[in-house]
Amino acid sequence: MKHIPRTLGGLACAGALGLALGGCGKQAGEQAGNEVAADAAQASYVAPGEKDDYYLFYSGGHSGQVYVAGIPSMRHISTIPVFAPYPGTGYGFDEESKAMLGDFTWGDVHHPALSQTGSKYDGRWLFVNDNANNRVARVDLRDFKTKQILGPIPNASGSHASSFVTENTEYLFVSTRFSTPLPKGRVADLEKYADEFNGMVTAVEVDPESGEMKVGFQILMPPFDFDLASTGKGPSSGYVFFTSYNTEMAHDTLEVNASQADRDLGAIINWKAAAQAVRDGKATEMEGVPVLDPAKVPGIVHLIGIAKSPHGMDVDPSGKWVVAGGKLQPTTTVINVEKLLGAIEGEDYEGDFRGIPIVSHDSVVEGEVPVGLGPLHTQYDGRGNAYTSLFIDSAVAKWKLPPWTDEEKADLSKVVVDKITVHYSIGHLVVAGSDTNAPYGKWLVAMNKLSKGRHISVGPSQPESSQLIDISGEKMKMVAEAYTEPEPHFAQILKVDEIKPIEVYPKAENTNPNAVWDLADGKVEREGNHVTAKIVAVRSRFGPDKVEARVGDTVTLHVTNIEQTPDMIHGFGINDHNINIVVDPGETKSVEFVAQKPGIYPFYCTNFCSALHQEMQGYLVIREA
Ligand code: CUK
Ligand code: CUA
Repeated sequence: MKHIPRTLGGLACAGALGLALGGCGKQAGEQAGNEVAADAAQASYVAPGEKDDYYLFYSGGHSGQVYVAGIPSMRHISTIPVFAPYPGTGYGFDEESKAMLGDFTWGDVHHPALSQTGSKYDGRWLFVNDNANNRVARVDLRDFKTKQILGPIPNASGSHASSFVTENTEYLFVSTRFSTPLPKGRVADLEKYADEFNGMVTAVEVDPESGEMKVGFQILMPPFDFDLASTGKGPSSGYVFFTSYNTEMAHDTLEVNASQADRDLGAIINWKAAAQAVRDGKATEMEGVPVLDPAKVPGIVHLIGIAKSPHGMDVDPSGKWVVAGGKLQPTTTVINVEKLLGAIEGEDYEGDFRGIPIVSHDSVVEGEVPVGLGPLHTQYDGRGNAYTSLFIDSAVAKWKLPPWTDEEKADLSKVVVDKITVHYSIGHLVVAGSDTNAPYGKWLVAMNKLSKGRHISVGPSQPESSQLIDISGEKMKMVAEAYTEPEPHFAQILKVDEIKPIEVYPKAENTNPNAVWDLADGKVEREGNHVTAKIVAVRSRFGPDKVEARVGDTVTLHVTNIEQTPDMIHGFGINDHNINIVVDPGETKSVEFVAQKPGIYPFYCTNFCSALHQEMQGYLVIREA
């Protein structure tokens, strides 16, 4: 990369003024470019030893994980394994995390959601969905670890529209993207899709103290392929908004058949009314879950026409505007919440779908903003601006939210104030704090889907890229580009000083009955054909460092890392056994297996911990039965 000291370059040109005009002009252009590059480099530069200002939590798509990067450096700083094993932290190898993963070793994470209190991030939890297996998970931000996986959620297929939290994290809303015959397991003719298939919206209840999730209730939905959602706040408090992309109810060649109608239908769900209806006994049980049928319980679901084949549906920080992006229409539909609630109240309908009222489009839509081609998702800076990702244009459009002047209303292209090209083909974008009522507003990250040729070549599987854009000024400024793990969808940005993660698990909190804290207490015991070892791990030994068993024995190992020093992690890997647990300071982890083959199998610490790390080893001795 070329690097010109900025002030010197400026002086050189000023001095040459009027002398070598042509040369100076060229130099000036080049120099301006260099200045932009230098500014950008400085804006994202985090010097060695310095730290970032924000966390970027981004979903890893079908890698099943969540990744953490720092902003503005965009450095990848952590992987939080959620739906797939991750040997780096031993996730999916010890008994507890194995049990959480259950039968699955992958997931498809699309939308992370930080927990909120009063429509602000409260720094407690991060929720994510698994579109592939209808699950949702909770990551604790105290230690950045996955604490619960809920699911597969009954009566659901493809939890794409999740996780979206309500303003005080009362519920996570989860909608199935795919409709199927219900109850699940029932087989119906695909030709009868429109009559036999259904979608489902699930309200997952979150315990306010522990964060423990459970399926609360469900709402039966038309088979429209409900895609994305966003929860209300302020005037839209108590509502959740969904888009759908298959109002045509096509069951094959969706590419063509689900793109016929001029408009698709979004859904507006009054979740407070729905929760009340469940309490009033208006739900019917299906697979143990109370299910509401909106055709029979009026006032819970309303539909509304929105731009063709919509994708995202995003509520602004004030809660007054809901914006739907129409993938196949170069506009976003801006819904006026006040008018919407008025129309619902006054039953200003333009029809219904099987008993679910369709709110009059023209009464509640404030306008359709011509943002550009392929609008997907919209984010907000809290200063009255919206930012929409344009997949086909491969750009971000910045535009002004209402209220609009009469002149603007007459030509809404006037409210589109800036555009910036991204490389290439952006999917999601995230503005720091956009889904709260007080966005931080400084940074926008564009997560690009097809980042063709943005990195040095590593073969046919081209690395993804994300770009950091400064949105603090009038014009958006491209600042940095970074590799992001596959495959990023949505993300959340949290200010670093809003959380204080722990550095060790305090000994006093370890209630594991199998923990041992003194080398003298480490032991191996046999009961019948069950061998149990309680092992201490401390720099730089395992105590005991010999475990004896016979072929056919069940062997249970409980390893406690008794360190209380930050970053003193010990691993425990056994040769030839596919066992690799990693124990953080103050933690106890367990693993169980059946001794299969006689032999002497070394075990060793996998995590470099001291100058004598290499010596931190022992033997598993398996004798003939
Ligand atoms: S989806 Cu990926 S670009 Cu799953 Cu949120 Cu829109
Ligand atoms: Cu303990 Cu390396």
